[in-house]
Amino acid sequence: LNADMPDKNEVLQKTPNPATKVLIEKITADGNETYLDRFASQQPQCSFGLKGTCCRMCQWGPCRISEKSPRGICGRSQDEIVISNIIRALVSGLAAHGRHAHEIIYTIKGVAEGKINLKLKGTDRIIDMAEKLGLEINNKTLEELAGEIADILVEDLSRMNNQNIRLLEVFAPQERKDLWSKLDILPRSAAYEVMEALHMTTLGSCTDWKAIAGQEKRSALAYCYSTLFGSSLATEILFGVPEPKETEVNYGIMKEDHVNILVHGHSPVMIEKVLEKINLPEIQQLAKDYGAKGIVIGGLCCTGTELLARYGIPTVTNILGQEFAIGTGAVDCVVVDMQCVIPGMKILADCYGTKIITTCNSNRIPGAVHLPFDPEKPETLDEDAYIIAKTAVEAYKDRDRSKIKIPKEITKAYGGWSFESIVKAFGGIKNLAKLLKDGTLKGIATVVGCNSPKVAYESNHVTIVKKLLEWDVLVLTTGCSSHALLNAGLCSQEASELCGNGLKAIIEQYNVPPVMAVGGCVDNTRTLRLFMALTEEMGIAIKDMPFMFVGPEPGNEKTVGQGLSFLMHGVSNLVGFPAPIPVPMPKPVKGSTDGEMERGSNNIADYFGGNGALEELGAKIYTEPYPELAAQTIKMHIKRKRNNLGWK
Ligand code: MSK
Repeated sequence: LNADMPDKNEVLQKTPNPATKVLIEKITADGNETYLDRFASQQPQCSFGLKGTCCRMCQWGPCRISEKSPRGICGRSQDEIVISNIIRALVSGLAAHGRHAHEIIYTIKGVAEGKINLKLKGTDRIIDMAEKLGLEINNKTLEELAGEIADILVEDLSRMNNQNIRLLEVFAPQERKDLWSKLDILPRSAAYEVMEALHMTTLGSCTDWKAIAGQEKRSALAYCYSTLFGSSLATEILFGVPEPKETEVNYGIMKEDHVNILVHGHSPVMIEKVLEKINLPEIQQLAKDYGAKGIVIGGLCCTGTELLARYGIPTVTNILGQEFAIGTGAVDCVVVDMQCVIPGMKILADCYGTKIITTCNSNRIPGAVHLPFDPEKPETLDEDAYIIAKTAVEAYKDRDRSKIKIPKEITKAYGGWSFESIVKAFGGIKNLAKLLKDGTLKGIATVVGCNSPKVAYESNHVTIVKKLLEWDVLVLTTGCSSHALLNAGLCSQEASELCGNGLKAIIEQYNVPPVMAVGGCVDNTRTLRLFMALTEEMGIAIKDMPFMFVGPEPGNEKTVGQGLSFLMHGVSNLVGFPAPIPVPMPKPVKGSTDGEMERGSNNIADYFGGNGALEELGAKIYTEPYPELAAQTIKMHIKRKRNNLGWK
């Protein structure tokens, strides 16, 4: 694996966005480093770490599993160590989304109680959720209803007794609820399952890899229903359900003669207030007083996709592009909230004189201006947001004008797709089901997740999706993948020329792009809801439908839960390269003299990538690092599902 790792030259050749190439060359010429240089200096990476066979769950080790030493000091086997490492990554991701959900839900509570100066914009979602949760609606204000919903969402995050997550009860298909109940993997809450997963994997606890795999599945369901559904629906209650809108994206949206402010992270609460302050005439005038012609706001990572979805604010780039954005030398300030803010960004920000403002106590950065938002201490929210807006604009006067180079690329995009707006755009769920069944659309893939330094930046995302479009597979996307696809022009009707005849006809008739950007990482729930609605409409289980989850460039611990959330529902995964699981290598057949080989195996790989998960859940994980082959695998999977259904 190490020998295949891309170096900077390979990234320059293969990365799909011309703007990226310009910036990598510029930053290198400026004598500064990015993740590409640090990745090179980390090679070769530890083979035990890559395979997940290093155990650091106590202080006797670290222990490394090999043929020579097949057990750790305590006696743990490879299977126990590998599955424990994976579940620990999963619950770290669960904790991150849980903290995100916590901030949004407590903001709703604060607004409902009149303590936070924001308005609840998601009237439709409040009523919808109140009805789904069986709340008494009559004679209550929207604020009262929102407060009651928030209390239920908090309970779903924190419940300790043996009762089910309410959102799971409300949204999950009955077929799955019956299955999860039979498998005894129904979760209690995010907090309980994180606690139990860490408990089961600490020194001297569970040594049955199958029981830990069971907790993995339980935690994945808690991840899906308490933190993803919790965050996504709560954000819709707070800021409204997005509607599709046209916008422009890519590095070229920044302007040399404007104040350029980038917003970064995942939870869009503080930035909502900051935007309000930036729009004040006095802040706009301040920018002009410093000689700027105006103020540009650009989005990074999932705060970026949230703002694109709701306000059409242009996005710039994703987790591994954040350093490239700073390298333009044109960014005056980055306002960050939580998660996916890499330390390298601040290092580079210091090189280019970019001011960093942090707004979440979980995401402190030394040397940054820190003005945190805490929904339970909201007294200074307006004041702090004003200071942030003013500080960001003032940074323009200190910009080093000798180091600016903004790539010219600006790309059209049509984003802001919610579950409801997708259904509406296709003329109702019945009609979308018909298009799927008659073969106009061959399948639906959700292509999501981070970037990885282990592939040429963004190349897996874009290569795979271009192939899928050619084969009439509709793509839904979130998070960092969506930045790659937005910048590649695939989230626009103009990408029609890359599509097969079926998708082309759909773009023309329904005025939708072939790749629909459905929001931030937590909004994968919108895709899951679409899958569930289609299967309900057609009376077919999700596991039998031509759907697939695709994570071409997995990176963050949060992506483990994304893939497993879909797997638990019966949607197979295609991931871009192996998770930290030893790849079962073929072995010589014992006693054979003519070089005969037999299939290698290990329990964890066999379960998730083989018959174990397939028999139990109706889905499995495929791993394919080469994007053309990955696309073929997805095509074959979709074809197989269609054949089984008797669809052409
Ligand atoms: S931002 S979790 S790197 S998708 Fe949501 Fe991107 Fe992955 Fe963060």
